[in-house]
Amino acid sequence: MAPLKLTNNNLAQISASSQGETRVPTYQRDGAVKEGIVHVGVGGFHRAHLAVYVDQLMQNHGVTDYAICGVGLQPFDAAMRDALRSQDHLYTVIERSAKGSVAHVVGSINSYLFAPDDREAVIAKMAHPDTHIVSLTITESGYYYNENSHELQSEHPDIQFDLDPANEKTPRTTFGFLYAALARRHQQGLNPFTVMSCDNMQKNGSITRHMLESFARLRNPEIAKWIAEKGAFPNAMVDRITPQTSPADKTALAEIFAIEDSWPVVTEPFMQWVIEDKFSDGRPAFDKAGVQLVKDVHAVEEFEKHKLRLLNGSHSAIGYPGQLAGFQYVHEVMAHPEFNKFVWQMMQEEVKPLLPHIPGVDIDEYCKTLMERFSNPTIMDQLPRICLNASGKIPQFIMPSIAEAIWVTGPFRRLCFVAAAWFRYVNGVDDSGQTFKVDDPMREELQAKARAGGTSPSELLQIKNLFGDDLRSDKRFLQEVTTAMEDIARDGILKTLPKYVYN
Ligand code: CS2
Repeated sequence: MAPLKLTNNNLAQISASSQGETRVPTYQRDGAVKEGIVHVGVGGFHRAHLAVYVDQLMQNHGVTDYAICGVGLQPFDAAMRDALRSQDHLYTVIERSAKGSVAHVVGSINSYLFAPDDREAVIAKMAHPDTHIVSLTITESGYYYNENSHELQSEHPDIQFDLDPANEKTPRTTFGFLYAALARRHQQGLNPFTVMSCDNMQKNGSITRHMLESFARLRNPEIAKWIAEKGAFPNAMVDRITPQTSPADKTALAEIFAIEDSWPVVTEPFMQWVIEDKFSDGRPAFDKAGVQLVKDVHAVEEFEKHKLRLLNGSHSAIGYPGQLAGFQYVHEVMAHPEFNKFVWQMMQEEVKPLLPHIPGVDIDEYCKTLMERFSNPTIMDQLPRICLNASGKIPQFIMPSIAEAIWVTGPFRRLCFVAAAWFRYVNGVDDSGQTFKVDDPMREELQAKARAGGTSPSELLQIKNLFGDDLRSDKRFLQEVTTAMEDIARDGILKTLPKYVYN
């Protein structure tokens, strides 16, 4: 049968006529609910994660005051605005595993504001008394965080623009919007909303707090003091593998589920969210939807560390060497026996010994689950997605394990191989001589250093924003990386890999 366009009016018919397993929202939306969450950065991950948890609260637990108003700040967000507006802000989450696919229409995003259309509307929305939480998935670069000094990049032209009081009604950065809205709430005698970072960074909440307070101090110390005293910035570990949507995903949705959706999301069945239970203006009962609310900030940090070092670190181990070897998807790399062993042995022998024990978490089970998730052939997770913006990832996912292994003289050969593979990757040429796109804000600098260094890491390691002195000055590390870079340059990834695995 012909697919039905995803709209409020078609929901009942979509549910009745779909061939596959389809769930649709039956809760009230639009004017019947309050938008308690304003979310900045509506991409695939937000739509597969926070919006799904909120959808469950609305569908199964009668929550009506925490629907989401999505916000886009970047010019490219116009595409999301148009997609969502054309279908009453509904979209489909397609969960895929070996057991099959489930299509789940999500209705928790109730409206969408595109800041370049009307910046004042975004500030007013955040300042509205119904808003209790402003959540963020703005990627590392959205935080204007200097990795080296751990301070706000206050000299950045965007931050400078937003710090000018003349621009308070037309900010460009997330901090400009948050500040302007919080200043209004302060004036109106409201609580500050909770700023809830859902970005995949260690100490995401603490960094958000530090950046916003620094910004506010430069604008108005009184507001900064109020935010410091009354604000809440929970730290969180977020997890759900969410590939980029492909045209084939849209076609499959139309053919199997008879749904015409201009921008569905494909994801895995697994999802996890561990968040510090610290909110300044109330929160919904997130725990009813399976969120792990944790009182102790250290516990959250430990979950974050496990996830970033094991899941994202392994993704790096799959991504850079995998792309050099000519693979396209994560599951293809995992199906290669030597790569499969490499990932497992790196987790078990090099990363696991550095991680804290978390009560109630069986780390070996966690690693096994990761191997299964990475091997899921149905989600078609793209290596270029994993390799995107590596300069914001490797320093978080791989280098801290190396630095700690140096400290305790632990094993780190495989981690060094991954670093070496990235150093080779930045040149944008794979082992068979094919060129590929290196998508990284630091691409030019990385490529210049890689060219100057050849098969030595010394030039790249001079980039102070990315690498600490502990790495630059460690002979054992330099030796391992140099050997790996020479081997990869001479023999390619697949011939070098066996040196790093045992049977
Ligand atoms: C990936 C993550 O982009 C990446 O580097 O490792 O997007 C990963 O899929 C998510 O963190 C999973 O929660």
